[in-house]
Amino acid sequence: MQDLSELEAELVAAVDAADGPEALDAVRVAALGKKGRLTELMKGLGALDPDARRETGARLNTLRDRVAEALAARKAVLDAAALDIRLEAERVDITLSPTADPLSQGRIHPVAQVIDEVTAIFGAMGFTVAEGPDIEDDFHNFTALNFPPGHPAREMHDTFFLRPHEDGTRNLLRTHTSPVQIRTMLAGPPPHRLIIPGRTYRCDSDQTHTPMFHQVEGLVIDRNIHMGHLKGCLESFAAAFFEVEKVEMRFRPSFFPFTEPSAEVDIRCNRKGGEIRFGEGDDWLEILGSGMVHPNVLRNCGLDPEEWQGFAFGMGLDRIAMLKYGPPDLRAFFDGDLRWLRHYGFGALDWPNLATGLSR
Ligand code: 2NM
Repeated sequence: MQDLSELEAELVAAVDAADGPEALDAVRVAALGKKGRLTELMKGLGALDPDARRETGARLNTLRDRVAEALAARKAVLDAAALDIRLEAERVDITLSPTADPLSQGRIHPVAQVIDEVTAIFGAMGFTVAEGPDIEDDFHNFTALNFPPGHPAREMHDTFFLRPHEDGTRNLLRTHTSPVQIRTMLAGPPPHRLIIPGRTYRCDSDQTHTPMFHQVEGLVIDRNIHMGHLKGCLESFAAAFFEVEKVEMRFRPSFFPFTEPSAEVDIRCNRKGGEIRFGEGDDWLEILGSGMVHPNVLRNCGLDPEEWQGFAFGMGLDRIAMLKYGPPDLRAFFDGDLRWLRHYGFGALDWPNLATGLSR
């Protein structure tokens, strides 16, 4: 039989020479595996006489334990080295500032930005935000708003109608957000102070009209409300929105079925030099429609016009986004062109607020 101390030196040397987990495993199998050299020697014990068997068996057991020990020690060394390599490769510099992440690359659409700005301004005046369905019925979109059946005022809105029901009635895509005001007044008692930003639809498409567009409307219902409240509220809004000290406003008499009196509102501006400046100049720019809520509308919502009055206003968000931020073609708003969005969009983390400035 081979000298066992020689064999031990040979096996331990092989273990220490193994330079990776696979090499180490090969050494283990060659020594202790089913056909390993130590295993074969153990199998040979049966052929020895009892005394020799006892003595050689004990020496082989010791040898097997030493080889196992050497394997475990070598495995610990190799594992530690592999961990070091991995830690080095996966190193993260936590002192770097977070930059090129998706949140800083994404852009907020100018219409969404303007909705956030309008919400911040009216929010500071105590308005809440309400929402309602895009698909409406005739009652909420027209009848309750004092558009009598068959009245030509219904033709003012080129309405998208849905397929008629069995009973002949048909739903429609809301032509303004006013049905949400009706739903709010029907749902609970005054006072009300809310704005409703949202999508609206009219069958109209050219350079300045898209079939889907965005509006924000506002409604205040309380006791003793008059046009002075309307004027003060809208003046505060316009100065805050256009980020100037003061804007001069002009109220032109107008007509809406749901308000009486009604007024279209212009703000003073200067168009010299190819750009518009607000709060100065000799030009006027229409920005919204408004008026005192018609007594019929109040009655349609179960309110007594002798007790409750209110004012309302409506504004095209796409239009004021164009005015404030300058994209010249309305249709590009809805093209989904990423280059356009990168140019005209806003940072996702620059939430508009009155403290740091709306558009910064
Ligand atoms: C406008 C202009 C003027 C308006 C009126 C109402 C309601 F529900 F109270 F009658 N909601 N919105 C209104 C008034 C809307 O948009 C140009």
